[in-house]
Amino acid sequence: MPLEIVRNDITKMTVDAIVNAANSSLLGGGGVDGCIHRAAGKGLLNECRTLGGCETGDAKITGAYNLPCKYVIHTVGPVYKDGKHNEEALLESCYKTSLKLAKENNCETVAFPLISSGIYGYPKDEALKVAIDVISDFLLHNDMTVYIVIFDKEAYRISEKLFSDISEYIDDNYVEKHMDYRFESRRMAAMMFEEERKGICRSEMLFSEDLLEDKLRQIDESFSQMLLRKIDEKGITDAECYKKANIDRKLFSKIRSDVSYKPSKPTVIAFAISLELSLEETEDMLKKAGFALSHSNKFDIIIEYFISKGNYNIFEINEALFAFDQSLLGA
Ligand code: AR6
Repeated sequence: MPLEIVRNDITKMTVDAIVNAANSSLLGGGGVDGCIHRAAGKGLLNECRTLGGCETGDAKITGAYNLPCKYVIHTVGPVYKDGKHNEEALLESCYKTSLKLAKENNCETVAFPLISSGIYGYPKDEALKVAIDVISDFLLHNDMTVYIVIFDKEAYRISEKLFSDISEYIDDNYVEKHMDYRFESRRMAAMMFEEERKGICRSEMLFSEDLLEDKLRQIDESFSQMLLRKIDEKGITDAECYKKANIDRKLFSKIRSDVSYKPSKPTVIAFAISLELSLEETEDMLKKAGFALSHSNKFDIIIEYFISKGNYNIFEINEALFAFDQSLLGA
């Protein structure tokens, strides 16, 4: 998964580089900075002493000493005052310069804490949005696996409005309290069948022979054939599709070359999101892989919430899934 949100202590991450939310002296401090220096040992401080500090928004790289990663990238986030002191641009710059340094040092996996969101006071939901926006933009043009590491889940918040909208949607839909939309589509299908039986001619039922042949061919299609057909129909490139799906390029190649590839449910949904499929089309694609959406689990209801709102931003969906303790989309 190119961008993943995980709950962990960043010093335990076995990645190529971890990012430190440092201060401009680079000589250690509290929060994640303190944890990293303690876990890395004295060698890290000695190397940091040679760096001559670091400007806010900039980043510097060192070795990792006793940590399980290869490098530590030290970046200095802005102290949050009121949001009107260039805080956002400076925070964006932290992510951009850190990612640039990681790339220059051939890192394939990088883990970030939520920079500035602790002692420096940046509101956590806004700090998370900046992180996701900059990292997802970077991943459109670069192959890397980036983790956003959340330490204290209790303090993790998506925006209040989104959280309460989704909670309300879950309350309204959980365990078939209301009519299931699949029940509704079955009812519609039965109605149309009845009309057809009575000889009522509906224009959308007048399939030409070609169209009928197409439909019959699609019945035998595998998941990967269906996916490739949909990519063609949408007129997007493979890369646009797997990047918007938060799917790793190598995995996509595997799916492309293996006609009988069996994807997991989050992978299917990730593609449905990247192809901006309707709920009904999403159901069709899930069915191809042997899955379905249900109103008896939160994951499905959250997916349904985003699709019905026409919000196909996979990273926002993952933020919400993470907030509700669900598995994330992508692979
Ligand atoms: N792993 C992952 N995340 C962590 C960890 C950890 N071990 N520990 C804390 N966090 P902060 P800042 C989270 O205060 O706001 C230092 O003194 C924490 O929950 O570490 O950029 C520096 O020297 C929060 O969400 O960094 C600077 O003076 C996030 O990491 C100043 O603090 C960042 O919190 C920098 O403040």
